[in-house]
Amino acid sequence: MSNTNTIAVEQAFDVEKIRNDFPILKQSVYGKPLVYLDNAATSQKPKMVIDTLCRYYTKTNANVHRGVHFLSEKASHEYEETREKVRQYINASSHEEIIFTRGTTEGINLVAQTFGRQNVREGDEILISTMEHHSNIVPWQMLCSEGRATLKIIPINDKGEIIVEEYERLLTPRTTLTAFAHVSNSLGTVNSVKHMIEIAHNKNVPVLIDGAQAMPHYRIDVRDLDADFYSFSSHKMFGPTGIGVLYGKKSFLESMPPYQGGGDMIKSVTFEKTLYNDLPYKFEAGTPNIADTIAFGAAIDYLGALDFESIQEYEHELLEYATERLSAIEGINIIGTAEHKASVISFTLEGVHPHDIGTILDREGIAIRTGHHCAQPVMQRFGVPATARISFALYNTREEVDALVNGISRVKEIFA
Ligand code: C6P
Repeated sequence: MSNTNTIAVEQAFDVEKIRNDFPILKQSVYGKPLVYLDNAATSQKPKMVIDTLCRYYTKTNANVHRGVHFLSEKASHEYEETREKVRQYINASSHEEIIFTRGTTEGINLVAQTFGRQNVREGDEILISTMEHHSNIVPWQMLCSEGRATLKIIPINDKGEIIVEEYERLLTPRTTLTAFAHVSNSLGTVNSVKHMIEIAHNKNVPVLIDGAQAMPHYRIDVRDLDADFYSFSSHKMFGPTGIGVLYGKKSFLESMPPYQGGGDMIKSVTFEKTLYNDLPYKFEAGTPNIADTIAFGAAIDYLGALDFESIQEYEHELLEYATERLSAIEGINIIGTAEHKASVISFTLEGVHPHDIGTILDREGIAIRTGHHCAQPVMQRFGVPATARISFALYNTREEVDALVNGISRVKEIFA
């Protein structure tokens, strides 16, 4: 991108204004300004989310769907308001399709343990890809081992892209479900999910999308994608931890058995028989994470007010800038060079273990993630035990990329 374009993008998208919304970014670590480049692990929270949490516990705290008193009604109203905000935000057709979970992981486990157990028979297949996070591998392995079904794996090429012809070939009449990431957390690859969903549907195979890494960067329209299930976490979208969403098409959710039993998921209980509640409550047993759900609503408000087109341009420009600067450093090898990438760069540095890179950068005030990123099969595919990973959010800047590059020079000096 030329300098003129870069300036135009930066003017349209006021990163300093955005940074002001995130109080944590103002602090220093080891006497250095914090450079937070671990957003794929969890993003930071804007003040309006933090304030909502504080306000909830100061003014509202009560259990939901249970009390007739003022506070309980208020809490229930705000809790359900978030469901409606999420519904609108992802363009689901009904609030019944929005199931609150603890996060992406729980959403995937829910589908594996309900839809999966109900539909997978001996000899059936579940199809996932090589680039999946453990959350989208292990629940299917558990299911397959119970029902003696087989887990099939879509290969990826050397750039870290799904080989779509192989995907198509691996979808067979035995495939009960296919599940893959929208955006890879370890490679940054953005999969062509709409196209892949269409291919699966042409073969009558339902699709679950792991949307954990896509939600902070894109405006997702589940109806446009035609996803059958789409699972994501609030904490990667500038909301609190411990709350997430499983979107599911009503036709699927209605026929699935409950996930857990307990309060709120029933209409009536006798020792002889229990009648389950309607959607979405059938899948929400027990007192939910009320405060974080309501604060997640504030995060949705925050995201909803942003201009995603300029965010995407800005983040893309930052990714290109960082890729260019990192590639110029001798000894750096970037893992994951897909045509379509989101804000993740995984790399190795010759002669230095990724953990050492992370530790030295930390002393410079720079937070990155090192290790296998809960995607060990990806590490095996690329023949590395671990990588260093930087991941951007909309509040990161070119100056922070420069600080990272200086930090890596420091790592090289120490290991020279
Ligand atoms: N990845 C990372 O540093 P939970 O933990 O349920 O909110 O999200 C799990 C998950 C599922 N799928 C993908 C693609 C993910 O990236 C993650 C979380 C973090 O990459 C923590 S391991």
